[in-house]
Amino acid sequence: MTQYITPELRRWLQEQLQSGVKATDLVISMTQAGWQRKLALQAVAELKIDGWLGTAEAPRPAGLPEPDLADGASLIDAGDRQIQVLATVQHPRVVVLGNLLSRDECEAIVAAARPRMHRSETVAEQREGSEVNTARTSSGMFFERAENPVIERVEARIARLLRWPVENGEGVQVLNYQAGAEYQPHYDYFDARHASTASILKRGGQRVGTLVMYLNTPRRGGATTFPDIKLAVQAVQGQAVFFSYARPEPSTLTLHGGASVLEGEKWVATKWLREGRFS
Ligand code: PD2
Ligand code: ZN
Repeated sequence: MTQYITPELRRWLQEQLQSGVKATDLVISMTQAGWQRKLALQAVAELKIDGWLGTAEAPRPAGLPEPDLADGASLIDAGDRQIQVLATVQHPRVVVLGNLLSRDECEAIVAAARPRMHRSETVAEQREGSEVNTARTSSGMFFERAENPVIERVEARIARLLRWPVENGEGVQVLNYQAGAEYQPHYDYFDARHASTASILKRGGQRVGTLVMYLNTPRRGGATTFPDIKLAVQAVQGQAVFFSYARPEPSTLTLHGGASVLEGEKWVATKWLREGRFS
């Protein structure tokens, strides 16, 4: 009998891997259920490459996105690029990264986003939807996941770097801050007290990590700040700051903001990572 991997089986395998089942155990279950061992190995290996882009067995602290910083690595192989580890903080979990994006990639993302920029909004507190807020004076837009080849390549790199499935990522958001614009300190997780949160959580659960990628270098100002730990990460083209949060709570110390741009302008691309598959 010819065996082949149906979309349903693929989805089931993906869910098993994402919920922490080891790839080797999945292969054993599949062979016990009558699958040819070679095919089972191939199916699981393909999914690991497509989805995790890392090893499902690699420990991820508390099930969060996290670069592999074992042995004090200074460079992380993200498949098509070696990413520099510039600084780390344990609590809150913050990792500053270099060489994440090439100059060409930054410029291509800005060029594709520029004609689609609108005044940024924040999640409304009292009703469903979003609203303009004086705490956020940037303009922004969202790409679809894999909307163009550059975005798709960068998303695959991020998945491998942070060992988190592409499917759990929201579409990349691009923000532009003109001189004087800022994003006042906030949390990126969804607040259970807000009216829209229940419906937002249906599309992939809570956010558990944020990657802010700098697409240009403002002349002065515009750092990403973490007031709880008095950290400021300067915006430098191609670099990024990653932080994760295990719970939607201030105790994660992930309060952060975009400081006012003092001279020049600032462009960033933000990738938010959900606990489940984002749809
Ligand atoms: O642009 C930033 O530095 C920044 C700061 C805080 C971006 C975000 N938050 C965000 O996109 O959530
Ligand atoms: Zn934020």
